[in-house]
Amino acid sequence: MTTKVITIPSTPFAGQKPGTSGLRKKVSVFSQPRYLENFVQAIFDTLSGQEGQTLVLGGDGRYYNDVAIQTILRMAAAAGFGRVLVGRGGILSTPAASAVIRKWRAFGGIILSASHNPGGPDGDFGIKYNLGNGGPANEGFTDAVYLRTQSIDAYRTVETPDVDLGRIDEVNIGDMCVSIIDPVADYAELLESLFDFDRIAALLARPDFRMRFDAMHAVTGPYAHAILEGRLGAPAGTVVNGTPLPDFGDGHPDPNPVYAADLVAALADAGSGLSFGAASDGDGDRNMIVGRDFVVSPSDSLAVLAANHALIPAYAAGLAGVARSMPTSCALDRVAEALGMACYETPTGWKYFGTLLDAGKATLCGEESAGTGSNHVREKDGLWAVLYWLNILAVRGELAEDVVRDHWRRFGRNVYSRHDYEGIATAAGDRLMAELRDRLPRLPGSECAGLRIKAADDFAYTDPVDGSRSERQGVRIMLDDGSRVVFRLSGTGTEGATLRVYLERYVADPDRHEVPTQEALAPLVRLAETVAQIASITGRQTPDVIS
Ligand code: G16
Repeated sequence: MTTKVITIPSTPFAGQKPGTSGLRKKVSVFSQPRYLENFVQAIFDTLSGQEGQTLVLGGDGRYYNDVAIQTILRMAAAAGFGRVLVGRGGILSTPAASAVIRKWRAFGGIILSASHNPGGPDGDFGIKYNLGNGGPANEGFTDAVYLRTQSIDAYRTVETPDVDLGRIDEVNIGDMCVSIIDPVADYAELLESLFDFDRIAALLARPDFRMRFDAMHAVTGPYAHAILEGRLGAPAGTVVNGTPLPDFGDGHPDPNPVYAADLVAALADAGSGLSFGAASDGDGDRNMIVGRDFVVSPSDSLAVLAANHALIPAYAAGLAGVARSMPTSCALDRVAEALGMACYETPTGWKYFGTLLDAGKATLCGEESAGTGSNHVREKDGLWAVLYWLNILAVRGELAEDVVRDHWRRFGRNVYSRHDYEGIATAAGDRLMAELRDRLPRLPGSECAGLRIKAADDFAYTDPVDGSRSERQGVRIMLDDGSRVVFRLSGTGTEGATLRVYLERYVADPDRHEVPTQEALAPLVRLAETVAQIASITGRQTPDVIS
């Protein structure tokens, strides 16, 4: 059965340039007539060879997900795809979408999410394209899509009623088959193949071990229910806020100590009886690990996972190498050096890990922004990280805080924090970075806020696999003792600019490992303020979020 393709004239919208992870804008921007359609058509026009192929489609269930999915289904039929695998209810977490693309050898996938950004009619929406390896498209592709959006004059669709996505089914739109799949099954099966589920189940059954997983009313709820409480037998109630809501219950689904404060407080309360806490974000690719009165920094988490790989069935044979984004702390580098593994430093953005994973140069990757993952998919993976931690705790018979403290004793502690100045004026953010870049040549050898600067640069990266070059990826200021301050503007916000200041100091002496993080980093905060003139340029005296 064929359905007539109709061509609807359109005109370009300004600003459809994908950021760190796809195009993210306010719902009010995305819901303008032709806005989503233009961008999807630009993706389809940039592809070649999709006729008859399989596309994976799903999102984090946020507001506008349901409308966008139907629009994209019609456009996929018009673009000649042979099949679309869509998660029931339009749901697929980002790592699950990656797993489905890989398992079914799809041509690619479209993921609808603005990740950790708030949702709802006044919140954010987002869209990105993932390639057949399951990973986010590289900069070459996203630049081509952007270029196409600037000259687009029409989009193609078909006239057909909405597809009922409420149950597992197969229906046709013209010649294209829409397979509505269980959003959890393929992903859960993959995770079960990586970890020792029997040992984790035994840990979760212990009366002296109680866990809480906070799904933040976001996409991970169904996955966590099925895996933690279903396959692993954790008591009902282990997963809290487990029903995905289009506005995330009016919350901010970003698993950090500010937005997941309830979880942190519960673990700090000895009366709660909790021994381990974890949370994930809007689309399920970020994670937070919490011990008793102890939040594990994402950079430490990555280093601990790497150092304990021998305890995990999937990684016991060894890691090909590890990788971290530039602003992520160098704790990982210390593990890599001690274990004799290659360690790569990439720009911020999961897309940069793809070539390393595909080429077998890295097995584990991670970022300070609460993302860790491995070569099992090509996205960071929140629940994967939680299961990895549980597997470590099950084998070591220790709690998370003890594992981290032991790690510090062995490798030293990279004290680390990120200070975010959110929603500052775009012009102020641009000016601050421009003035910093101007100052760069004069910084090495100079003294600032009482600290001697050894080196300073604007991070640039040449991909060791495909040779592609990425410049202006963040200003780094390095001190003699290995301390660093890094400045960059976020590429995922939708309002004004967000300045991120990353602070890191290495403390080898075990007697000083318990020093409060912000206290240890105070001299670097003063350096950051002096060198970048944050208060006078942005008008902000303090950061909005400290993580
Ligand atoms: C995305 C990217 C990550 C990046 C993060 C923060 O995560 O996939 O690689 O670290 O954004 O980026 P920025 O500092 O530019 O805001 P997510 O979870 O938002 O998809």
